[in-house]
Amino acid sequence: MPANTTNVAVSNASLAKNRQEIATPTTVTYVYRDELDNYLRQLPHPPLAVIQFGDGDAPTVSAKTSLNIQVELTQLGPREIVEIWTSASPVQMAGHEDWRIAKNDGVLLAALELEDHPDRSLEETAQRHYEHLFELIQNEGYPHLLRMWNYFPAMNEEPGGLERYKQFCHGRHRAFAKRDSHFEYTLPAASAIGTQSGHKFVIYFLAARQGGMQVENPRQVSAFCYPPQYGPSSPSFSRGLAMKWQNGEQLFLSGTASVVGYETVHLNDMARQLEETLTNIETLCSFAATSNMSTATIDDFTGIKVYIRHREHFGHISSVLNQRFRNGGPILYVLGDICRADLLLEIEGVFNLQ
Ligand code: 3EB
Repeated sequence: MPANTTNVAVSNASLAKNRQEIATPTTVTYVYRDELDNYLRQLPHPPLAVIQFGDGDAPTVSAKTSLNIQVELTQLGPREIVEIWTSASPVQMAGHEDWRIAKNDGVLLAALELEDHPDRSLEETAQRHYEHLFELIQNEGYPHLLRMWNYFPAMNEEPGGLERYKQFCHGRHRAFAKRDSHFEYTLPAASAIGTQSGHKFVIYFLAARQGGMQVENPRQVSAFCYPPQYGPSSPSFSRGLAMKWQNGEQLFLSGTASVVGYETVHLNDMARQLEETLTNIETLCSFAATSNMSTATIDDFTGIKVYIRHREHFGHISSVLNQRFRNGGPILYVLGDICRADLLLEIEGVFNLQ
């Protein structure tokens, strides 16, 4: 690990004891597109959201009962997969500014899909929409962010001299800092990925009535402590977010890559970046277990999503991961730009124990 850096590993024992009073309100499932209708028919309630990746037709779930979200990331697997956030109780729809909202007893899922304006600074766009989403979760009574996804084009381009990902981080950071001066200790898990085609700026997120526990990774400098070479404002996300519910628990794993300390390791070596990423995930799980925040192990993840920068790496990555995650259901592989130009892949997932 590079010297002179501070790693903030957050463990809040009092929060760990505070078990939630409601049963797990939502879980993620990856369903093959050709099985979607059958899957939806057997659900007790319409899902909070159905998310489609790629540029095909959006799935047809009624917009009156659920959110339809479309993300312009090309799928790499042989069979198209759809991401579903199920609901344990009836779903209600709402809206706020550009956000569309689906909520149940315990959680709120909201989405924003806008035209990206490459000529406009992402800093301002990110700040404005994050400020609106903070208003939204406060007004709706789900003030605790659990998990966020951010997708936009030209991630690693540098119009005006600053990389678009860094512009995004700058605006997001401003919005978080305005909301709470200690926001570094209540950060959600997140992913921020560049689409390689298309022109949409998409954010969706999960928030809850009650808060979870931020999990950091002892092998990695917390992203919110990255030094300024990675951008004028550090990235605002936690490595993972653990929730305890009445009869279960969840761990939302952030996009995880080949970063040790704060540096990218194994430049131009996809196979070793993949191994390092798996080690990071295993370490996060062990740390969460030791600090009593989660019982997740790497073998228990579902909703595993893998972002791959170069299509030609799909064969190797999928053969390793299909073996490694045998219990987790279908894995969603998409083409995407990782937020550092030297990162070749990133993996996220959800641990769900009921
Ligand atoms: C990293 O470890 C990889 O900016 O929201 C992973 C997950 C990464 C989320 C974000 C960035 C984000 O720094 C990059």
